[in-house]
Amino acid sequence: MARLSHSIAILTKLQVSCIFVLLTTVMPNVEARTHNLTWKVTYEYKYLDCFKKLAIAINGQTPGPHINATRGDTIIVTVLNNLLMENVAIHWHGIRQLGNGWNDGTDSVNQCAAMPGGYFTYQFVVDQAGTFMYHSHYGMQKSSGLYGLITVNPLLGEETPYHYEDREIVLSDWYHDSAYEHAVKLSSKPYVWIGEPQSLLINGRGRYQCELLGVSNHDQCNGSRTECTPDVVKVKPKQTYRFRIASLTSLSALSFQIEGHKMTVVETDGVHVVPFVTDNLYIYSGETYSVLVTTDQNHSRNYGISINVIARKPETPNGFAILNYEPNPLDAQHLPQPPPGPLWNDTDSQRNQSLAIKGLRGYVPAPPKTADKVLHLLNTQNIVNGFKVWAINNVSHALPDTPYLVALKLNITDVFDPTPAPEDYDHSYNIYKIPENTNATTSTSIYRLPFNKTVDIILQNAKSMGGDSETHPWHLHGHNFWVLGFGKDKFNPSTASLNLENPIMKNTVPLFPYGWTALRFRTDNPGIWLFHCHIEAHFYLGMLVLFESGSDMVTKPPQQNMGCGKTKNYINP
Ligand SMILES: *[C@@H]1O[C@H](CO)[C@@H](O)[C@H](O)[C@H]1NC(C)=O
Ligand SMILES: *[C@@H]1O[C@H](CO)[C@@H](O)[C@H](O)[C@H]1NC(C)=O
Ligand SMILES: *[C@@H]1O[C@H](CO)[C@@H](O)[C@H](O)[C@H]1NC(C)=O
Ligand SMILES: *[C@@H]1O[C@H](CO)[C@@H](O)[C@H](O)[C@H]1NC(C)=O
Ligand SMILES: *[C@@H]1O[C@H](CO)[C@@H](O)[C@H](O)[C@H]1NC(C)=O
Ligand SMILES: *[C@@H]1O[C@H](CO)[C@@H](O)[C@H](O)[C@H]1NC(C)=O
Ligand SMILES: *[C@@H]1O[C@H](CO)[C@@H](O)[C@H](O)[C@H]1NC(C)=O
Ligand SMILES: *[C@@H]1O[C@H](CO)[C@@H](O)[C@H](O)[C@H]1NC(C)=O
Ligand SMILES: *[C@@H]1O[C@H](CO)[C@@H](O)[C@H](O)[C@H]1NC(C)=O
Ligand SMILES: *[C@@H]1O[C@H](CO)[C@@H](O)[C@H](O)[C@H]1NC(C)=O
Ligand SMILES: [Cu+2]
Repeated sequence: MARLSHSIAILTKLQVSCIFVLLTTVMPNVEARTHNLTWKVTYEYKYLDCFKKLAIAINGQTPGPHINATRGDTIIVTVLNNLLMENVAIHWHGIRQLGNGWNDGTDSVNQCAAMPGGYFTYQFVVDQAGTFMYHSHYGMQKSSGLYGLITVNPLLGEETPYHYEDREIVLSDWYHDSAYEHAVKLSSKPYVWIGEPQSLLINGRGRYQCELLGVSNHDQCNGSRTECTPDVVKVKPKQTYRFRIASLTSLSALSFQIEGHKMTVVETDGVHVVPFVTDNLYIYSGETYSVLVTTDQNHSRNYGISINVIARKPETPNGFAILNYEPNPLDAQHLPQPPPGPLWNDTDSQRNQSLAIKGLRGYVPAPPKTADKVLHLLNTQNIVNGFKVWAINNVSHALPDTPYLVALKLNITDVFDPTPAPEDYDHSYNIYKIPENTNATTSTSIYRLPFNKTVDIILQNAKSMGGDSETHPWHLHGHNFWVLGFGKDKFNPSTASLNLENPIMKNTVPLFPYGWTALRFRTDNPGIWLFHCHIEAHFYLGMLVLFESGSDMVTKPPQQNMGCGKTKNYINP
């Protein structure tokens, strides 16, 4: 029965190519399990919000299956692409993939996506307990419903501050037009914005008012279908539950609340938080949280759970689910009241909650006191050759047809621009002005960072061409970073308040309007890793950068990661 709880401490110190050897040879008694999964990916008609739409399903399900594993387990997923006309790659969001970058699941970065009729077998160890997610990382495919939740439980007997029964909550938004239409609109001249989603979903269930379309086509929109009734979260009175919540929205930032119940935030992105109590949880695309909920209210009734759009002027109705105190019946005539949620534009309240999230001492390592390198990244919207794009220090990043990591390992030239991406911008830039910097360009350039060093990233927000400043959830692959601070206006190193005592570690963090966010991380994972805005449309329009570090230590490309672009000539017959 002895599962070794210190295995990860050992793992992180080693070259990760040894992970599998280590688990099997050094610790023969570890009862780490292998989860060997086969996922068939298909398009299917779904009525997630009563409106009939082609969604991407895994083994028939949208959202896809919940992966429920234990720390140290190995996950093997063979993804069969049955989409007929479209590639697939799946990213394991929040799983650091130490030394295992070939399995990060990012098209154009670490792999060639699996082609129709083909397959890709991902293999990785879940080395951190917590709440994570997976989703497509091919084009704008995530917004078609290819996503799900990953729970990594602590080892049996492992010291951990909380042991409660779980409830899983997957949050997403839902458009009635396709990802193809979005891509075409966004890359048009003149630019066409995709608009706000039609519905918000809780565990894949929403409710669109079919009446808005007229009643002519019951098949296209059918309010009587059971698929689009609210999700029911069953609980027993006088218990405490751990709600594991993940946001997989393509656009919307959300506030989550439960009628009549307070929540205690205890985890985010797999890291323990100094617990704090709140009425509502702000959650940005790409983030996960665990909140503790005690069912201490009047047990003779049920309660409403709701999500509402924040940070953008809402045009999408709130999402709704039911907290069912068993054994109360579910009476469709007397559904509980969904809480309305906070004002969408209360940025102070949103920033305050982000500032309240601190790392729990004893579980979250303290950050290095100083950084070896600082990158200042200015977020602006620009016009390049007549196309509206997002740019970082005047560079809008485009992804090449040949994956970066394969190009780096095989010395294939002419795949990406070797000019280093800009590490800073002109600090006299007025962030309150509509951007007009005509010098913005599109490039495939990357940041080359020294290995095993400490790097700070200062994200700086500014006004967009639309005249406002948007909230951007930035997600880093392959690492957790310390969140040193959030501030208003321009970052000023001499006055900025940074938390070096007990910052949280995360993989996704918001950048607030007209503000800055300061992050610190160690370049301890060899390879090349995306750092990008998790809003699907922003990513598509170039709001991404790439961090290369120690890629010389990466093993040679597996054959299954190749097959596209210039890798063709290197495939063994
Ligand atoms: C996983 O399952 C597949 C299909 O059932 C099988 O071919 C493969 O050998 C299994 N792999 C492992 C490591 O068990
Ligand atoms: C996930 O696994 C844990 C530990 O094995 C178990 O206690 C829990 O009930 C499982 N959760 C679900 C939703 O299956
Ligand atoms: C609408 O859905 C209900 C419930 O599934 C079904 O009985 C009915 O036939 C559907 N109507 C149409 C026009 O498809
Ligand atoms: C509890 O809820 C039931 C059903 O709504 C109601 O009849 C009862 O008065 C409530 N009890 C208290 C103490 O509020
Ligand atoms: C927030 O938005 C509402 C309209 O949705 C507006 O009336 C209000 O003035 C705004 N508040 C702030 C602080 O911008
Ligand atoms: C945010 O926090 C500051 C400082 O603690 C406080 O003065 C302010 O009232 C808070 N604002 C909101 C909207 O919570
Ligand atoms: C790539 O170039 C490096 C440095 O020039 C060299 O050490 C390495 O052997 C080359 N690799 C291949 C696969 O050609
Ligand atoms: C971006 O362009 C603006 C205006 O053309 C200029 O002020 C700024 O220095 C440029 N930034 C970079 C990083 O080149
Ligand atoms: C734009 O780039 C050109 C050529 O590099 C340079 O001469 C010019 O000063 C730049 N303009 C601004 C506003 O940065
Ligand atoms: C990485 O840096 C740390 C701290 O500077 C050092 O202790 C460690 O030996 C380094 N590891 C490698 C693999 O270079
Ligand atoms: Cu963004």
